[in-house]
Amino acid sequence: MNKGIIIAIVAVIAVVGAVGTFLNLQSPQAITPNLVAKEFGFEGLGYKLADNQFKGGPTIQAKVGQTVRIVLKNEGTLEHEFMVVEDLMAEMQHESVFEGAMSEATKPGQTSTITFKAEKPGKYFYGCFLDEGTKPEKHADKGMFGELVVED
Ligand SMILES: [Cu+2]
Repeated sequence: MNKGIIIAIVAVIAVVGAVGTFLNLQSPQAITPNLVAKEFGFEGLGYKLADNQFKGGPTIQAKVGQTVRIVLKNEGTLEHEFMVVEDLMAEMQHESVFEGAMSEATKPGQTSTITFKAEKPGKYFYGCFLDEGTKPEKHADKGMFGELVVED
């Protein structure tokens, strides 16, 4: 092998490495918050439902383009879900803001994993919009929701 070819190979490896590093810097690491669903709220990220309060959820922070992987464990006695919506009050059609940002109805003792990409900056809500045991109100109406903040 002559020197020219070796230099060309080294140059190609250097360029591929640099592009790979650049792309890596461009797409932030996935975040993987673990949440626990209970009546009526979510625990996780250091947030605990106060014994006498039983509502709420932690704020989930993500960056635009970041993959968010939620592991939701249901430690309650009713079925629960996790879904990201634009507006808590306007949640009618049972559709999530981001593709895949919705779990199955998760039975007590079971765990669901939800993976989605935070594609647009903004302030969103996540919550459980099931109504088992609370009809006609939804679990979110009982306080089972939190905020998802997607930063630019
Ligand atoms: Cu629920």
